Amino acid sequence: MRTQVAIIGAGPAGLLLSHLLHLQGIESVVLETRSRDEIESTIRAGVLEQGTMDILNETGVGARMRAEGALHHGFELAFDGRRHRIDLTALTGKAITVYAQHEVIKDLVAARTEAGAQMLFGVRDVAVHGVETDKPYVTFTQDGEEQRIDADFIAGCDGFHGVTRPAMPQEGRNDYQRVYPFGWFGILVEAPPSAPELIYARHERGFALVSTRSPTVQRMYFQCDPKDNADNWSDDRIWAELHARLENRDGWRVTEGKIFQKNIVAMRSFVSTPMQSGRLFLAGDAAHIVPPTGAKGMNLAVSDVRLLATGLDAFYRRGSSDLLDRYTNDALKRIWRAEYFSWWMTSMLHTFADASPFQREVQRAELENVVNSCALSTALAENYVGAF
Ligand code: RFL
Ligand code: PHB
Repeated sequence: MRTQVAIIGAGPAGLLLSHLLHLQGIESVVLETRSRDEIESTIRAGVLEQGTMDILNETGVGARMRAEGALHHGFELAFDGRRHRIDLTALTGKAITVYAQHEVIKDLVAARTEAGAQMLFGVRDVAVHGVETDKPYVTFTQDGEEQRIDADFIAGCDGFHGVTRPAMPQEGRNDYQRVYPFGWFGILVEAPPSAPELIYARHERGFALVSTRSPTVQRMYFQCDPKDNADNWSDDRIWAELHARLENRDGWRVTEGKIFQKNIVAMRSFVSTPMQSGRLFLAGDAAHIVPPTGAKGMNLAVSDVRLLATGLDAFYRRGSSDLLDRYTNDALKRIWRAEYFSWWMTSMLHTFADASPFQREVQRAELENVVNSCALSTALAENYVGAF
């Protein structure tokens, strides 16, 4: 088999890249280890920045997001029993949409299928070869048979646990990492929304987040021990914890409902550079991870592939590799800003077991500053919507 760009991984990065390349007249094949059903049902991100909404709309895959996603013009920061609204639109002129990542995946898979794309699901033993030559190729097995795809380029869009980052030459690699001493316990609940906008709460017992998925399904998270087991938490215990962390002086309470999914995710910040070697380019979680507090991961995957698609377009249309050569440098500017913001939100809102009484007071003072200073609220809002 031969194609122009072999894309490894059918997450938001891989599927959007394939879609963008198709619109530019560039052929690709997408290889994915999981089944189509699995990628279309795995629960992950929920918040799409303005730039992500724009690119989905501009490239014809935004109709369901516009119809079923919820446009939010603000969110709340809750601490010390009070809730404070950050008015995203008043502060930045922009908004966010709450629309589940697996719905974006469904929309992209549908568009690629309609365009007759080659997407191979359930592949095994994916390996990349010859990336330092201009004839790279990928080998894999499907239904027990070994296969090979020859390509001009390989895009590593296979997430944090994929095979492409480890295949990068080790010499000259720089990995930056911070692992947080807590995780997020996430639940999906059958209930109406508890509040019209997302609530990020800091409490002595730990962080909590009230998000949404639809008028009938809600998404909530609370800070937990990353080594804990979701089975240790009965529904009653989960609600008691959420009520305790979200308690406030105006008597507002989170609305309970039937919990139909529970899981624990670890939290880390991670950047691996360079994001390219020869004909292999990494995009999205394959190259970097942010803790979910800033809601940036999928949005970064989208901005990476936007750059990569532009670079590949310049290569095929004008024979120029300038943009491809600059890909790592250009992508890292945005990535480090998102790393900073996600770290900041995480540090400001979570409880650190080893924090001294001094550090705890300073953390509260920081939140007070953010909600009372127009400059700091604006900085928070600009970062959250991805204003620059
Ligand atoms: P993905 O989504 O991990 O997709 C990688 C795909 O590659 C496949 N794969 C392979 N395929 C072929 N061969 C191999 N050897 C392979 N190895 C792996 C995998 O099966 C998978 O299908 O990476 P991508 O495309 O870079 O997208 C990144 C996003 O998924 C991620 O950053 C976000 O989910 C992060 N995130 C959030 N991002 C936001 O922008 N807004 C949010 O509100 C938000 N909330 C979240 C989040 C992530 C969370 N978790 C679960 C960590 C909330 C949570 C709880
Ligand atoms: C979600 O709805 O899954 C979500 C929302 C905001 C975040 C992270 C996750 O910061």
